Amino acid sequence: MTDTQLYDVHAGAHMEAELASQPDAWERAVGLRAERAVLPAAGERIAVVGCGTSWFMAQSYAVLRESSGHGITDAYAASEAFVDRGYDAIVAITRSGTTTEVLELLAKVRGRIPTVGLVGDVSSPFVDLVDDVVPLTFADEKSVVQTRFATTALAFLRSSLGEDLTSAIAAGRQAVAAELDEVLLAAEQYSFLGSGWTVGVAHEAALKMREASQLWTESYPAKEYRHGPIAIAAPGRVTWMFGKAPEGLSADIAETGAHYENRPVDAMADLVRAQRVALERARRAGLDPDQPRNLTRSVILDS
Ligand code: F1P
Repeated sequence: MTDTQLYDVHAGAHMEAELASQPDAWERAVGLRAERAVLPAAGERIAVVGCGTSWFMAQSYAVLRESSGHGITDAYAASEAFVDRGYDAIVAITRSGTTTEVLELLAKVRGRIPTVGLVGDVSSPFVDLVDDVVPLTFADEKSVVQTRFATTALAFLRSSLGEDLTSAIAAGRQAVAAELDEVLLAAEQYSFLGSGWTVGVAHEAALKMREASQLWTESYPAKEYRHGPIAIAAPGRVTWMFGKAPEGLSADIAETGAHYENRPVDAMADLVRAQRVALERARRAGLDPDQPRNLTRSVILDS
């Protein structure tokens, strides 16, 4: 037995099963054609809101919706949202349906701005605060650390924009099964980068690693990385780019000695690998990502 095998492989059992089932859940989300009708129509000016992981999915959707010509789309953390900017509708994303900041925002706009909610738990108070609900109960999770709900919500939203996710689903299946490079598993620090819709994916990968394995991670829009954060890159550290990299980025990172990771696959599928690294790092550190330190399934604040 090697040192790396001396840990509890059952820790994070929920996270493991949930992250592995993502491609199947994405396929199911793509099939929810009738549910797409409740989303704001093309041309409507909308805000998308959420907290934590759900906020990062909102960011990805916002870029995809606006850049594919479906209308102005702003993403906000629910706690910092400027909703009184004449939006035609608000889309809210929450796995639990109990996150205080999301509920407070919806209560504030109720009756004034049409709202649509994507939710994992339809017994939550959230469903009474939105005008229309997209139930994603099949993607709800037991692990505190979210994987499947978030990417399934994004898969649903991407397919609503007319995207064909066939290759993303196939790449997701490969990412579930692929061997993980030891360079990724042994790194001291990780910086995740994205561009366009993959910026949200980069933020989510970094959050996942912090939540599950308490590691030092950072995340930036790729071209921002050279404006300071690249000072952190060094041998034994990883810079992981999701999607198409800006010109010259790999050469700049090579000079730092950091490991550069960039796969020519759909970023949602590549996120699965990052989730798997987070899980494995957690196990090696003796942590249980199903019950991470200082975290709960959702943040419920005292009023
Ligand atoms: C949002 C969220 C999670 C985070 C943590 C606290 O939950 O911020 O992303 O991992 O567990 O809650 P939700 O609104 O999507 O249920």
